[in-house]
Amino acid sequence: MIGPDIAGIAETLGTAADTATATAQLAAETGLDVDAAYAVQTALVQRRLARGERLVGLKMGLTSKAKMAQVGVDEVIWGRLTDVMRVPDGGTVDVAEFIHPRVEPEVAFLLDRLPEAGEPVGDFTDAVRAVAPAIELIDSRYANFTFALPDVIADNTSAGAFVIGPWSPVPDGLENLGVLLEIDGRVAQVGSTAAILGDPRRALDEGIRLAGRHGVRLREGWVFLAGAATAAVPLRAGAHVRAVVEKLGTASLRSSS
Ligand code: OOG
Ligand code: MG
Repeated sequence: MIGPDIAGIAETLGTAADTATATAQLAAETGLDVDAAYAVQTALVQRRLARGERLVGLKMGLTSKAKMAQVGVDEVIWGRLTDVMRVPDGGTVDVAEFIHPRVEPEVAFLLDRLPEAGEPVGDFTDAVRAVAPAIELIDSRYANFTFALPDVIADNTSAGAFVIGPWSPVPDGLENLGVLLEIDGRVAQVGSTAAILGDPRRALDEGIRLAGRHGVRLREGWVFLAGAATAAVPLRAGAHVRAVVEKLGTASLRSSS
């Protein structure tokens, strides 16, 4: 049997992102399963690397119930981050470059030495050099931000852009820090880091395990986004967004156009 057209699907999703034009869901129609979907993601990110982008990290998706409920998919997923997706803290994104961008508050890790494939993380402070509040801008390439599990995996887990706030040394506990997402000074979402798999440190174990299944090893110096603590909020032009994480501080961005 001929399998799904991995390169063709990656091209469709890449063009949708490049032109900020939504595309139809394709997993059901093309018979894409989870493994084939990660192969599409690899090809999609390879397309970025071929034009000079650099891989700078990994992101987790759907590590909180709030996110799973919002998109109707209940599996933890992972995607890749490139240097071009990174926006400086306090920087500006142009909403016209995206289809239907949403923002969500996250916790980021700066990775240090990581265990060999298959080994548990052991001491978190050996594996992680610093932590920071972060904002992820997600932008599904599918019409109406609607997708099934293989669709969203193929689409690099809706990765669009991200902002990392100031790095701090790893605090004693990370499992129950208050999280706020503010838009134009108004609270849009409230949550806790406990929403992220009970403890965002667990997201790192999951990332190592799940990416390892597809031969991807996390690297020293990479950024790791543990997944949103709350549902995501639509990003409109001319907005000022802040994610505040207790003990860690604030990450912010503005939107133009
Ligand atoms: C999928 C990406 C989910 C997160 O933090 O849970 C994600 C989506 O919601 O489109 O990045
Ligand atoms: Mg996210």
